[in-house]
Amino acid sequence: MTQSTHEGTNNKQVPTGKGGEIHQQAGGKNPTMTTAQGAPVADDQNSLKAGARGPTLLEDQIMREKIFHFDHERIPERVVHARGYGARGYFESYDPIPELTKADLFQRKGEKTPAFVRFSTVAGNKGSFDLARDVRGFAVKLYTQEGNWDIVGNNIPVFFIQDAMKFPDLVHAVKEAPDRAFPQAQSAHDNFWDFISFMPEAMHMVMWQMSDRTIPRSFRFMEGFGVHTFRMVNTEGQSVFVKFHWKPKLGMQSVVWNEALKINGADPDFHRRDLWNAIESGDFPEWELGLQVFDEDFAEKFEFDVLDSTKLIPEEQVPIRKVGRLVLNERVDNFFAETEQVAFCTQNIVPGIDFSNDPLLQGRNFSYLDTQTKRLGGPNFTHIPVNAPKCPFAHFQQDGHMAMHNPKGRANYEPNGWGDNGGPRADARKGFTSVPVEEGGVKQRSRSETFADHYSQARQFYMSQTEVEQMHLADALIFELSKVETPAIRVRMVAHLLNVDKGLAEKVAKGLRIPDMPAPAEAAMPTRDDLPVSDALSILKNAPGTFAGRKIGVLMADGSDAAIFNALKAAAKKEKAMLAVIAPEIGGVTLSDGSVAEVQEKIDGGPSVLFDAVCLLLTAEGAEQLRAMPPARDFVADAFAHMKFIGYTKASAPLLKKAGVDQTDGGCVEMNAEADAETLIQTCRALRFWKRVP
Ligand code: HDD
Repeated sequence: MTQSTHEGTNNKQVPTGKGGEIHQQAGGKNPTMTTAQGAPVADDQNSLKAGARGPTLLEDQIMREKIFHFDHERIPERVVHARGYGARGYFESYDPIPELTKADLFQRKGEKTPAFVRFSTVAGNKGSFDLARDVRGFAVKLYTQEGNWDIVGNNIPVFFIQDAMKFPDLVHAVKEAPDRAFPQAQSAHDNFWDFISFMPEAMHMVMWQMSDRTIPRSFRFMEGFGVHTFRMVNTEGQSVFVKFHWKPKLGMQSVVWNEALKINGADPDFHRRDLWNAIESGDFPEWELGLQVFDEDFAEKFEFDVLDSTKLIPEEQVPIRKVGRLVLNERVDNFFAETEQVAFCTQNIVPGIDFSNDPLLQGRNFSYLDTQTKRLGGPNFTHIPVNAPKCPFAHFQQDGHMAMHNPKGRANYEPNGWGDNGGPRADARKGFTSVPVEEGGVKQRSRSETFADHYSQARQFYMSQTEVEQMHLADALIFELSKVETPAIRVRMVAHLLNVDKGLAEKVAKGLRIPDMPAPAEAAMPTRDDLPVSDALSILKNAPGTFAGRKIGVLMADGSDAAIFNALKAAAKKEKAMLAVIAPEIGGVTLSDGSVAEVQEKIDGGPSVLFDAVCLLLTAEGAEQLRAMPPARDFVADAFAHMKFIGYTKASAPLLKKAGVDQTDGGCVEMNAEADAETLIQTCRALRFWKRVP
């Protein structure tokens, strides 16, 4: 029998052969280096040779072991979501819901359940850049007292396809083409749009994908969704349907596309660095868990099929009930041990939670277990600390590659007659039972007719956006389709857009210079025009009204005003925002009072795209010095073009002018005195000055 309590998520302990005892890895600051077998090493720099200039000897067991292990360091990267970043934390229940579910983590107010979260992009390889226009994975592992529950979600509540059978095609189409192995980490290419142009069911997701949701400012500022309809069941056996939502405490925020392109060059690790730094500085990212709960009656009446993952239920129709919060408060000790080896599986549910018949979910339940076996090398990946439950577990699974928990005693089967020594027994009362739904039907390969409306919610999403957001969406489509080399694909996409919104289709057609408008794509059902606007679908309509968690970049040079700088630091701190100094040199700037301010970025490495707002705190000499530097001009020009709030001293005018900002506007705050620091930070609460949009 394998029985254990979890050893913790760090990897400091390694097992030895004898009876599964655990020996500590050598501790202390500088322990004697050993081989993997524990033999002390005298020289780690020089291989064993026959004479100082002679051949290296095969006998050198220490060199061979070192190189052998290095040769085997890599494991296959995830077939999708390869680039990701994880952190530890906890879920805290603050509104127990025993009437809805018997899931243990929801029973007691204030109880904390350990969690591991991994965010990711989908299409790019492990070494790709963070600001790809892409869906973000939002995978949560909850180590409950009745087993691990994985909510393997995205930052978008719908998906491209309705049936898991199409997933390999979708992923092949979006990833780099097999012959040329490019483009990397992007959907702006022929194969992706060719595929999509034959998949009307993808149109709703395409609206989300082309919206600013796919260029989030950071993981901390995005929503998460379980996507599918799941079930919850209580101790009485009563069951309801549920959809899971993660709502970021700091509100949503995205960058603009031109900014994203530049961030990828300036800091390809922008998102992972942001998460690392936030946790490091004690500013723990937080989300609330919201539930949309509904019953069979609602499911029957709802305009769309709740089993169709290309549809959502507007929050206005089924309001969200917040039941707890997710806090990420610990960085991993080792990226590979935890973030790379964490194995999320949609099949990991616990008593009180159950699946629905969503065909996408049903297929996923096979795929994740299967892929972990390949990726992590065998069936024992649950023995890796990050994947092991933190509650007691007991079963008769044994052996296999790298088995860490091995049976003790004789019993490894059931039923057995070994009484108290017979090991674990299934328990019908406590154990997982499926909701006893009656199912039946003719075996068939088909798509339900209730899945046939492909355009109505796409339209509802588009109509629910602000004017600025609609513009971004149209621009994104034009950008992506401009990268498509085959004109017929562009035309096919415009034909679909005609079924979403005529105005959108016309804008895109104009942007692509398509001379003749095609006929609308053939639709299984006409687009509904009566779905009400849903404000919850917009980022900008749900502005957080705070600059907390954001970062202001202050451009300075020797002589910058010390009093205003100190006031700005204090105002940012009060707002729980961050501040970075950018200057011509990294070693510091001498302020007006003779004090020296630390510099975080030299101007070449700290473009304004890395900050949410900027301030030009310059004297006339400083402005003159920076005016001559192209990166300083880009710093200002980009901040203005990206609709950022800009603080500036009067003396900065020559730099502003050189950067093409002849006229300041309502998004610019003049910094004459200490009090202006507070004004600037308060102004930044609006995050962007959208009125500047050309
Ligand atoms: Fe998936 C990884 C989310 C559909 C097959 N998926 C993966 C990850 C996330 C999602 C967040 C990364 C987990 C991590 O950080 O390790 N996937 C989704 C969502 C979907 C979805 C929200 C639709 C609602 N996925 C989906 C389908 C299939 C897969 C339909 C297969 C039929 N997904 C996989 C996979 C991956 C994966 C191949 C690759 C790495 C892994 O599982 O662990 O099995």
